[in-house]
Amino acid sequence: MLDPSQVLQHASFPQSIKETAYKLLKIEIQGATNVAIQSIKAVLDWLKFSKLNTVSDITETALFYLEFLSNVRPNEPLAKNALKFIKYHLNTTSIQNVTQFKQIFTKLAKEYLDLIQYSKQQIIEKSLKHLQKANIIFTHCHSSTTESLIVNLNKHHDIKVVATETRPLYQGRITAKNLLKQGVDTIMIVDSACPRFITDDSVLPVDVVLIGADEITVYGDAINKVGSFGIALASYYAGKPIYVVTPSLKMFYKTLVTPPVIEQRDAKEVWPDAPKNLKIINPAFDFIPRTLISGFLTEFGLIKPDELEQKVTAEYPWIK
Ligand code: RUB
Repeated sequence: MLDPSQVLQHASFPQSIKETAYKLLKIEIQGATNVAIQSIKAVLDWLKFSKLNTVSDITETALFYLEFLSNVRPNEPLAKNALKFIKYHLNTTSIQNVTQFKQIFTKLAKEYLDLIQYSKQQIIEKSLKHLQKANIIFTHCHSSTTESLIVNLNKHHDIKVVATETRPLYQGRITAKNLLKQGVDTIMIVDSACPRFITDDSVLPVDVVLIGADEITVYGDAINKVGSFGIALASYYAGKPIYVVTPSLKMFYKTLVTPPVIEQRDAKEVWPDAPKNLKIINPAFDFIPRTLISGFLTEFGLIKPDELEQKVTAEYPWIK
């Protein structure tokens, strides 16, 4: 993992790229969707004023910066897939000069940004029917996709949402504040109360668990904020549905069965002035195996884990 201060000091990097990398590392830009959008925008900001004067130089550099930003956090394929999308379409286009490259790259980047927004809209439209009987909803961390779905569900019928704190950086507070602002009845619990809350109906009988995703695998597994695995185990134990609310654009396409590498974060996030010699392990995400997932609420509707690869690669051939 890069150190944020090193990124800022990297002399050869343009300001928009450095600043974005720094904000990604500090989680000032948070959540897979925002990570992808801001990474793409930073490259577009640089491209607009770039003085590189050959097609090969500007192509190589634009792709390098996008690749760099999409790898600042390892589990962010929504950003990595922007690179795949742009490369796939650039390969079939003949580019004569730098001005034309700038136009085509910008057009492709904007098409991908539109695809993200369109997917979010489709997720809302296609998911509401699966949640008609859901009154008490449990969610974790801050997923902008899940939050939009919840806000829209609240317009159709009264719901209550149980949101978690999400240690160590408390992104659950973003969810709670946003939901309250949108008039959603919201209750907060600490992370360690999750399993009890999901399995024991005596306080609030949770109907459904909705979580976001940073990454989804071709096998139908998900990677999401640390704590999600325990939440999924509790849902499975309680026989309650757990849906991963995500655009299929977050699929990281690889067919080799290797365990995904999970982002490890700074120990100081857990305990800034911890005793010297205390070892702290601070994984950002959890791997949630497909066997625990009831389904993915995507832009193509509800998809079961074992249908995911076929559906997504048919719709997005460039994702491979
Ligand atoms: C955020 C997180 C979110 C997903 C999906 O983790 O795990 O559930 O990124 O978010 P972090 P979205 O705060 O470490 O980025 O639906 O907005 O893409």
